[in-house]
Amino acid sequence: MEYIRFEKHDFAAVLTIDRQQALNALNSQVIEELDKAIDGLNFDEIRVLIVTGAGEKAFAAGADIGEMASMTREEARAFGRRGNEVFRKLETLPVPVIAAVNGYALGGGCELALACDIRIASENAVFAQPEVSLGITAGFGGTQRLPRLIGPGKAKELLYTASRIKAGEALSLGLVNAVYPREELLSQCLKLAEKIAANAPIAVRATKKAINEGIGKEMNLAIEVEAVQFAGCFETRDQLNAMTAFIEKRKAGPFMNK
Ligand code: DAK
Repeated sequence: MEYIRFEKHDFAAVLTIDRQQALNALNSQVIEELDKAIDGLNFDEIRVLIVTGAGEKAFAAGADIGEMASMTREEARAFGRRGNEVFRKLETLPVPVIAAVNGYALGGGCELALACDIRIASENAVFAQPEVSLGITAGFGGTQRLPRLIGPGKAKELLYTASRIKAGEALSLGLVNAVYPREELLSQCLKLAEKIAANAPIAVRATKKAINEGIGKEMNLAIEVEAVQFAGCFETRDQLNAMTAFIEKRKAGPFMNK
């Protein structure tokens, strides 16, 4: 792959978008390579995925403006659909995904972070949905995921004004979960991944599924989504071992993903 790097750290994997000459802007090739890289992940080994950008300036400075500039409506529809398919794949991966936002997360870059489960930012991170300043709407889910995450009022303000916000404001809006100095970002994300990976993988995956599938549903139906995932954890070796350990006053784990 030309633009995606893969690294494995114990139970976590890191996918890095590396197109630094364009501040990791998402062109069609990056989107296709991201898709292939996701398809190549082995979830028997990986319990958490981290997505980040290469270099010190950008997570991803948006969809590639040079590529979009001359698109017809038909081409734009295909580009948007393809990006959305890949982002949705990321969002619905069986394991949690952490965005390590190491700089500019603009437009499609912000939307990539929004498709992840958790966003951790470096102090130099900058977020925006500047599409209306380029004569278009957000196209990789921004008008849908941003209001769901931070509420429609603030999301509309960001989407209508194209304003940039810094990491501290993103934190206060709930757009990111934590902010760290740039040099600590990846190690803090790996620490968080390790904490997640120390829990029963089947239960963590079921929790992600319950949240993702239940969140748009009416509460009576949403509770049913949880009930299915909850029941599915029983009779697994990890559930039996962990509950037996509690009863016998022992520490649970290590979990086997069985
Ligand atoms: N696309 C292409 N190239 C980009 C880029 C981008 N989004 N962002 C930066 N680059 C390139 C620059 O052109 C420059 O290339 P060279 O001139 O060196 O060849 C290189 O990266 C370094 O950038 P700068 O020289 O500009 O660096 P600065 O530090 O001065 O400025 C900046 C950094 C991030 C403030 C600035 O580069 C900037 O404003 N970039 C554009 C940010 C932006 O507006 N992003 C949002 C793009 S819109 C849809 C699907 C998707 C979308 C919408 C619709 N459907 C099909 C419906 C998504 C839209 C977007 O993401």
